[in-house]
Amino acid sequence: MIKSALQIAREKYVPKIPDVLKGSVKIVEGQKTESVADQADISKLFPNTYGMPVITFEKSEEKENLPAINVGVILSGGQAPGGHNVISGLFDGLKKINPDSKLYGFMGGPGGLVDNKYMELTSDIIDHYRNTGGFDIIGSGRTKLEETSQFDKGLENCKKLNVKALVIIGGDDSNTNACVLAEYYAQNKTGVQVIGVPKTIDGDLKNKWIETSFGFDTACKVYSELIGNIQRDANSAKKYWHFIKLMGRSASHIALECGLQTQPNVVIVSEEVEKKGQTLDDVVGDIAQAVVNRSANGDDFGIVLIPEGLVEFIPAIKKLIAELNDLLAHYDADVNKLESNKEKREFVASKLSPESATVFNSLPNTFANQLMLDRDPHGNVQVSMIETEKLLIDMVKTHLKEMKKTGEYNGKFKGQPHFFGYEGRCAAPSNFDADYCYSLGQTASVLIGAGKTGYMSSVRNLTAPANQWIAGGVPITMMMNMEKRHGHMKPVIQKALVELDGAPFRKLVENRDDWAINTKYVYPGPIQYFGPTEVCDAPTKTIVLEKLK
Ligand code: FBP
Repeated sequence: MIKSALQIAREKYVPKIPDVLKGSVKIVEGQKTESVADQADISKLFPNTYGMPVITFEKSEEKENLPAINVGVILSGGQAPGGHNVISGLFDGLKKINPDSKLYGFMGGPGGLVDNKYMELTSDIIDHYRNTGGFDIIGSGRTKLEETSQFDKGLENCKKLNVKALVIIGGDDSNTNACVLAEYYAQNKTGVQVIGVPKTIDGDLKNKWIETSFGFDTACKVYSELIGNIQRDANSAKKYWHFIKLMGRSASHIALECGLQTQPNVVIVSEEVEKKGQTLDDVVGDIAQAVVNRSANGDDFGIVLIPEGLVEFIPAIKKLIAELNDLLAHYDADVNKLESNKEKREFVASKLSPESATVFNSLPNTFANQLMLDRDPHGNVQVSMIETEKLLIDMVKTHLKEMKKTGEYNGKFKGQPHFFGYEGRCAAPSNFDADYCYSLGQTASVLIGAGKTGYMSSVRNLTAPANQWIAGGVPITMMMNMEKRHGHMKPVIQKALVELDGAPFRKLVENRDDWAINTKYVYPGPIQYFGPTEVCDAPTKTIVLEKLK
């Protein structure tokens, strides 16, 4: 492995952890818990793992003397900075339990468990990946674990390796699967525990007990650096409007956090668009108005941040997508038989409701074709493939042409599209993510040592210095509700969307009129790994504002 100088220096970084994880740990159990909604359904579906108490750790004077245990780890879904540190924290934690414990990595995501593709993770391997970005130590994948045949195969493979616990590092969908697996293994008295770890740059796996998912901090800092650079370019050349789409499949947390870090002219928040019932034309009209206002001040340049999932929050398009999801699942073979996109569009339009067919037929060809692309294994539209940034530039241009005719606008508009997603997902984790992830991994090892299953590793109090962080476990069933997926009601972890009465969004609202017209750009610069703590260890603005409320 060829290593950069930074990587060599970062290997030596010792993550900061909560004091409680530094010695022997005692498990403290709280009250019985309930799911966030649909308690009757969820308790019936998870008779063995429902209602378990929240766990917090306390220091113990007793020396731990636990038997060696073999554990399997899986990285699931999209990459997020810090995954390697979860694994190294887990590894070190298991060795602390007993030096003869072993860690196996199932390769290429959950599919590795089913297909028995694994490698033993030893210290000489782990040491090369400490504090590095990426999931390449064992790879990731999006195979959905939901069939009992997959669970049984996974169990067979665990038995072969004498694996007694699985750690699934994933987002809301993967942790939902982890919970179903935990319940199945508990119900069948297999003796295999399952622990989840909250991962996703999208930041939408959070609640009272999970203050943030890992990777959000680093990804937002990388995107904010890039946005800041573009802002400086825009403010130097003064000739382009940059339309920057930011990852975050559904929730707009990334766009909001980057907006707060960089203070661009326009930040679209999908959740607000939905609440206001805006159409695509309304969104375009708002952006065009910002262009017109700045132009009147002589500023024919600006920055617009667009959340990746925007189109799914525009009510008419949301309805269209929901119909397309069902329709494409049902007529999969018929659609794939058709050769041209034109034929596919006509076929699909003929099966839609009249309202959705009207919306579908009014969309530009490229955009409509992108909406028909394959869904991911969880049934989600692959929004990273939909070029909303280009669509909006075209529509704003057309809108401005009309405004020129009426004399409302007399400026120059040149749009530059950007999409930031993959640039941030494998960045070297910030100190925050390096510390948080390592602590999450160690926490998972303690939960395993305590014989727990169906829990998510939880590290809280994250705006305090790391030694004061609170570690423990939260029953995954507690985060669940029932939602319609592929036409059926399913138990799933409730996604945390941007709260419109929450402090981060309110902060944007307080400032956005000023930022829209005036040039108040902030240039955050690159993540710093060495230096003063206020520069290197600061958490996101989102988490700081949320904790203040
Ligand atoms: P997870 O929810 O699995 O963490 O993935 C999030 C994400 O990065 C989204 O922001 C993005 O829409 C999606 O993954 C892209 O997926 P892929 O890597 O399959 O292109």
